[in-house]
Amino acid sequence: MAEIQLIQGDITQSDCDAIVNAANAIMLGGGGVDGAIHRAAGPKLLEECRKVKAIDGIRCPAGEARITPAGDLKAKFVIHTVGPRFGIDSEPDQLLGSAYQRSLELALEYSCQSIAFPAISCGAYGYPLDQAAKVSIRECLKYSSKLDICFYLFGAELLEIWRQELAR
Ligand code: AR6
Repeated sequence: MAEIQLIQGDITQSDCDAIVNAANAIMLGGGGVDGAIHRAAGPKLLEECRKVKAIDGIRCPAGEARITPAGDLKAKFVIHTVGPRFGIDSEPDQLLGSAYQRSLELALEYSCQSIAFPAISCGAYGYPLDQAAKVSIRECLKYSSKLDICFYLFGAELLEIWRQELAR
């Protein structure tokens, strides 16, 4: 049985085929993990993001995902997804689940064998951590026989919350 791996650390160091970016809808960089990924990937990633079709400036609505090459990262691809802003977007669990699902589908479509996720929406977008862990693990378990999935969790608290959810 495939496993979901939990790692405490920086996702930019991952050598998975695809790393997932918790982006915003404009998809041209930002703070948090988005900023870290763009810094580590270099300007090529921003160039690739600019090529993604935008409608009224929106490249990726919440709950969807887009794929680009990964610039200078070890990964082959960056999958940019946008989680819900907790307390602002309606049906946040559904949107968060969809962000994971669309990312996993894209990874399979591009023949990736491994994918690394951060804790989408758990920083600037303010999602309750235990609720985010539940949604993310539930969606990832549906794909864990097809893909090696790992989470890069920033800090001991996040790691422990994901660990407990995975052990359920
Ligand atoms: N590796 C792994 N996780 C990280 C890293 C890293 N290098 N850096 C931060 N985290 P956030 P969101 C964790 O705010 O809530 C951006 O500005 C962080 O501790 O990055 O989805 C975008 O452009 C937290 O647990 O993403 C959007 O505007 C988790 O990654 C907005 O923030 C997600 O925090 C998206 O907000």
